[in-house]
Amino acid sequence: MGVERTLAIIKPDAVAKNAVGAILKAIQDSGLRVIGLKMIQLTEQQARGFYAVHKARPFYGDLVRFMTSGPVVVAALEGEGAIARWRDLMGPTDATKAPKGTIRGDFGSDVERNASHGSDAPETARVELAYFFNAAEIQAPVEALP
Ligand code: 3AN
Repeated sequence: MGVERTLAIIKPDAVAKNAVGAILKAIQDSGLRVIGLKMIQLTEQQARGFYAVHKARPFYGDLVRFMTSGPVVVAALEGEGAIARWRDLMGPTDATKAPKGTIRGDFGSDVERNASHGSDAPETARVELAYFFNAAEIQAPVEALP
């Protein structure tokens, strides 16, 4: 599997709950590294583009409204098997089914207001990271520097 990069989004519900620090701490305590980080307010166009794969789904409009309802924090994560590890740490999409101790179990409310997003595969991770970060905004880990 090797070292991977993945995109994490702390969604507007978790930002509004003042849970940004707790979620970043959980990420770092799990051993994943934060190599890029910013708080942004998504435009409607950005949210529509990000969730374009879901545009035919009945929840698409609500999802875009929710994701633009307040600021989000986008983070680039790196680590061995980072994609699966971040998804395991988040728990299932439906926060009502997510165990305590997972991000969605602790900070989410339901299938839409589920506190966080994570890329689901290497190719989506590449596309999603590039959606929010340019190369200069992603830091090399200190031990990788010359
Ligand atoms: P995940 O983010 O866990 O990969 P996806 O890709 O199935 O889940 O869904 C993308 C986002 O769409 C979810 N994070 C969730 O906020 C929203 N979503 C998925 N299914 C529903 C649903 N049935 N009703 C409302 N929102 C949904």
